This record gives sequence, structure tokens and C-alpha cells, in this order.
Amino acid sequence: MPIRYVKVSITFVLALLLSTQLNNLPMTVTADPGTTVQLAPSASTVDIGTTFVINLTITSVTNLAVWEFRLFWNAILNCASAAEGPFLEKDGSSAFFTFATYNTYNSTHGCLLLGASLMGPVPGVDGSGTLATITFKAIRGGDTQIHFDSDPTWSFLKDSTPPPRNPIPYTTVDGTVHVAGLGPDIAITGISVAKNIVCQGFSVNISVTSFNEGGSAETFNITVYADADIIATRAITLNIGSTEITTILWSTASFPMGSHVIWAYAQPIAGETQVADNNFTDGSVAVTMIGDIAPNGRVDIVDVVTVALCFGASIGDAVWNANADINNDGIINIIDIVVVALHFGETSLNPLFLLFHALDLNPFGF
Ligand SMILES: [Ca+2]
Ligand SMILES: [Ca+2]
Ligand SMILES: [Ca+2]
Repeated sequence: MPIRYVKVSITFVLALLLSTQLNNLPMTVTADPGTTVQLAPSASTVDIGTTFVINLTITSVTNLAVWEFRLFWNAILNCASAAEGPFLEKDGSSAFFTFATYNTYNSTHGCLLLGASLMGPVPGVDGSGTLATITFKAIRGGDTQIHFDSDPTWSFLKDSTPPPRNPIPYTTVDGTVHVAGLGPDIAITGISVAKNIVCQGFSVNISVTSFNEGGSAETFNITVYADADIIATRAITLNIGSTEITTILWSTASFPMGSHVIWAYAQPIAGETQVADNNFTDGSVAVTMIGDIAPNGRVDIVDVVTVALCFGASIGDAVWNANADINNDGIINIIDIVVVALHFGETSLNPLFLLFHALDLNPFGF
């Protein structure tokens, strides 16, 4: 007994001392993590063009009966589909699941709304698990968060009490995705000339379509040529995946009469290896003597009638003929007719057109 008594006394004193010491120490509190909703994996790295899966998971929930979340991401991804995870039905009750994807929610972001509810007056579920499985496709290089909308209209957890049900507090953790993009690659994807016949000294609009199909934003030069002669060079900046149409006014004053091949070239950027798509060739454009819009080497009644047939027309009208808009102002009126009339009867001294005239050829389709 004495021995036992001593033991008890020492234990009591040690406990008392320890208690006193603990009271004097700063307390380390491990907070209850509460209910957390997040993505698994929380950070993904994928290659462009890849389809991949991210799970929507929940941790430490009690009495969950209904959930809904809205997610946003930068439009480098497309959501292909979503499927219900096993968590809400893990205790044997059945649930209703639905989702809607808005891959072009706006010009910069995609969106997914998804949710599920237990059916009928059944107990909620407890614990941790997967609410949904989401399948994305990486369509462009870059980085994005997958962000939980915090608006309780669109994102919530609710328990199994009768409707309108009690909300369950929770926290969210956004995910991230890195899409390893392509190397730098720009392209000219189209070129069009508003006329195929331009009177020498007058102008025509040339539209060049450029596309950035690489993995980073680029600034580069495009040059438009008539045969080997430069018409104009422009610097343009394109974001990843974007397209731009650049319109260039070609004044033909210094270009000889005859047929010219119109083409555009995008100067390759540093590190670009795919350069075959950096040029694009349109058909030919004929530069003719003034007034000879039905080109045969002379200005005659056919040229006058060609303009007169679309007198009063503007761009888009059924009878619009861009070639007849000699002064390139978007309408065909007396100004264009007067240009032809002033040169009526003239014959080209250009050997090519003299040849057409002599042979009575009409190589441009008039
Ligand atoms: Ca290219
Ligand atoms: Ca003619
Ligand atoms: Ca005009």
C-alpha cells in the first residue's frame, strides 16, 4: 500500500504539473476541416488535343441530400461530358443527376453546371467521396483555373430536411490545368481580291486572313505581293487560336498592265517549323487601261454597257459588279461611267492587250 500510495501521489503531482504547464503554453488547435469540395487531381498537366478526366470530390460531409455546383474555366478547355459519381447513392438510395455545359459561356470562359439530389424522404449521406466525373478536352495551350462559382444560387450543398432544406456550410478549392501547347505556328488561310479587273492607277481592296495555330500569342509581318512586287506589309498581333482579316488597299499606279498573281506571305516567327502554310496565293488580277473593264484592249460600248448595267448599285446588291466600281468607293454611279466615257475609243498600246484586240480575244471572261 505505501508503495501504491507513493505511486498515486507522484502521478497526481505530475498530472497537476503537466496541466499547469499546458495551461501556460500557447495552444495548438487543429481546426475541424469541415466539408470541402474540390477537384481531383487538383492540378493537371495535359497535352493539347488530349481528353482527360477530373473528379469533383467532397470531404467530411454530414447528411448530404442535394448538391449543385457551377464551374468556370478559361476557354482553352472544352467540357465533353459529366457523369454522376458514386457518393450520393452509396447508401442505396437513388439520385437524380443532371448537367449542362456552356463551352462558349462568353468570349473567354467555358462553364459547367451540374447537380444531383436524392429522391424522396431518405436519409442523407455522410463521409467523403466522388460527386461527379467530368471529362474535358484540351483545345489550346495555356493555363486555367477550374473555378467554383461561390454564388449560392448556383453552388450549394443541402441536407435531408424537408424542402427548402438546410444549406450545409462548405469550402471549395479551385483546380488548375496546364495545357502544353504547340510550338509557334502562324498561317495565311485565305486571300481575296475584291475585283479581278482594275483600271491602271485605280485601287482595289485585298483581304488577307491570318491564323495563329500555335501555342502562344504572336506579332508578325504579313506581306502582300503582286507577282514578285510588294504591295504592302502589315504587322499584326494574334492571340492563340485567333483569326484576323487584314484589308490592304492596292493602288495599281506603279504596276504594269497585264495579269498579276496576288499572294500573301507571313514572315516566319522565331522557332516556327511549319512554314508551308505561311503563304497563300489567290488567282490573277488584270490591270487594264483606264475604262477597259471588259478587257479587250480598247474602251468601247461593251465597257460602257458593263458599267451602265449596274448603275446605282452598291456593295451587296444583286447587280453589284466590283469591276465596274472603277474608283473603288463602294457605289457604281455617274463618276464610274464618266471615267469610261472620258476614255471612250482609246486603244491600249500595251502589246498584250493589242494582241487580245487583234485576235478578238476576251481572256478575262467578258
Ligand atoms: Ca506556319
Ligand atoms: Ca473593253
Ligand atoms: Ca464608284
